[in-house]
Amino acid sequence: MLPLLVATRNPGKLCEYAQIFAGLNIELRTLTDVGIDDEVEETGATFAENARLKAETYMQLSGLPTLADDSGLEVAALNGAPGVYSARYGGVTGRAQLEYLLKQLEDVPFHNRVARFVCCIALARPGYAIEYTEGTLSGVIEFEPRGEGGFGYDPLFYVLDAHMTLAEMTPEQKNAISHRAVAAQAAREILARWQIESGAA
Ligand code: ITT
Repeated sequence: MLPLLVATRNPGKLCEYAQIFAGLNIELRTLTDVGIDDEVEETGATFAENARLKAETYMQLSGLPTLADDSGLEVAALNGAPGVYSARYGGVTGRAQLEYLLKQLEDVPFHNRVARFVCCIALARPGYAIEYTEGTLSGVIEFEPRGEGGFGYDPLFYVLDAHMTLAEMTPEQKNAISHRAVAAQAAREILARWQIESGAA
């Protein structure tokens, strides 16, 4: 079994990864499992930089192959904001963050409210160069929140093909199309190769 540290404190994310990596001969460990309390500050200017900072630091601390991701929302009319600042946009969290985003887009018509979610995954293992994958999901920012599922900006993120917001989807529906799922599928390919290279296949 190839051990893999998944560097997140978000239990929802861990579940998503466990589902996508099912069938690989890989044993997922969390930061809690390996006793790491240190927080890595996300000081990078890009999602890839933040993912790398986390993957590299936690790999060094644990000595284990490590997966870390960074994700966020980019709104075209706001020049890509909130981007890497998605978690602390407007200095507020939770529902207030949705209000803040709506305020920024107050006079912007539907056709100019295009946005995308981006997820970048960095995979680090001792002695090798870091490998990256990326996934995106396109949508439109709604005029008011709809749906109770998901987290973060999901109630405002309308997916044109699905005719609903991400928060109106079941977890299965969201996981079939999400930026994180696309990046994780690509990561699965890399992990399958690592497994063979390490003789754990
Ligand atoms: P960790 O850093 O512990 O992994 P996190 O929840 O902070 O967990 P990210 O840094 O990857 O996750 O995401 C930053 C923010 O981007 C997050 O707080 C949300 O506001 C937003 N976001 C990311 N993915 C999202 C999704 O699938 N749906 C809604 N919002 C999302």
